[in-house]
Amino acid sequence: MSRKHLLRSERLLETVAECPRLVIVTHDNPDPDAISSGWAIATLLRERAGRRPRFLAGGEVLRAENRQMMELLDPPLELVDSFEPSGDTAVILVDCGVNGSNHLLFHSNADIVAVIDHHQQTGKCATRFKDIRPSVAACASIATQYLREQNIFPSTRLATALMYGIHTETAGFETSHSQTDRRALRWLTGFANPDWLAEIQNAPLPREYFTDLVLALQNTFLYDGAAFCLLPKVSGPEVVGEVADLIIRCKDVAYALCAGAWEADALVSIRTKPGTRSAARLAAETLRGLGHSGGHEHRAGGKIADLRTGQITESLEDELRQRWLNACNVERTRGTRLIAPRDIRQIL
Ligand SMILES: [Mn+2]
Repeated sequence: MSRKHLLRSERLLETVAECPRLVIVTHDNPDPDAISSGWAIATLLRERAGRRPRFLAGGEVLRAENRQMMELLDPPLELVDSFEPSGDTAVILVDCGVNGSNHLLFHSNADIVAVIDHHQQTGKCATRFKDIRPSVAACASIATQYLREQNIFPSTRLATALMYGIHTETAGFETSHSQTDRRALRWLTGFANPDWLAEIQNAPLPREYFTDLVLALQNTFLYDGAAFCLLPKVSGPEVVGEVADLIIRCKDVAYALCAGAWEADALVSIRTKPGTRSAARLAAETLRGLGHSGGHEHRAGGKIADLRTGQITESLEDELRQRWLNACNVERTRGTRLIAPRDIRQIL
């Protein structure tokens, strides 16, 4: 039988069969999709090839829900500061691409033998095995398909993680469920624990979270359909994205930008409603020459590194606001508050 007719999971197993040492790497600050996909691939390699690869990522897991997932489901993920693979180590990249700067192997000449991903790829990818499907909403759905192909029944913990991975990846209108995603969800339902899923989604939040939220809502201004929110300080870097997620749900908002100072950087998150504009493009236009940006159709982010004063000065705030309004084609320069202080005072 020609190699072409093998199932994807069989081709992956065949590709890595001769590699003396294997490591799975996913993107930095791994999200539920990254964590669950890498875990599923590790399970596949253990069950069908007797391998026990390490599963690594850089950065941290920050969102309360995702930390709850780590605690409750205990995935075999190791968070490390850096990783120098030895000469005989072959790497499987999951939920990120070879040319991405968001993983431990950026700028390394590691031997990447396989890539399993669903992001649009930038540049060439010449690995021996690649399964890159941007039309699939979650990498977890691709990894689930491998388990199904190999008749590996996932543990309750792994199945719950995969379901949560798919769930988070399709939140916020970013992508819609493809056939592969729907099939994966149906199959996983038979193994996952819905109570655990609920426990993850309702993770306890620290009080600082609510302080950040109140400040954010008070500092949000609307300029027609464009919302602008600036947070002089946040209790954690994840807050900026969470606030943007919340503001974009407002009926009157088509585009939302939230910026916040974290350590010496200004973090920026941008969201757009479906059928409007590309968040990635708005981020690029707003941050051009000021910092880096990247993202997707409806979710994007960026960073202005090393603020000289350690905070977002008034002039930087003005600059950001003006660039944002220009990018959104809004002519209005005076905003209205999302919540009028007068209304609050009347109630309290
Ligand atoms: Mn993903």
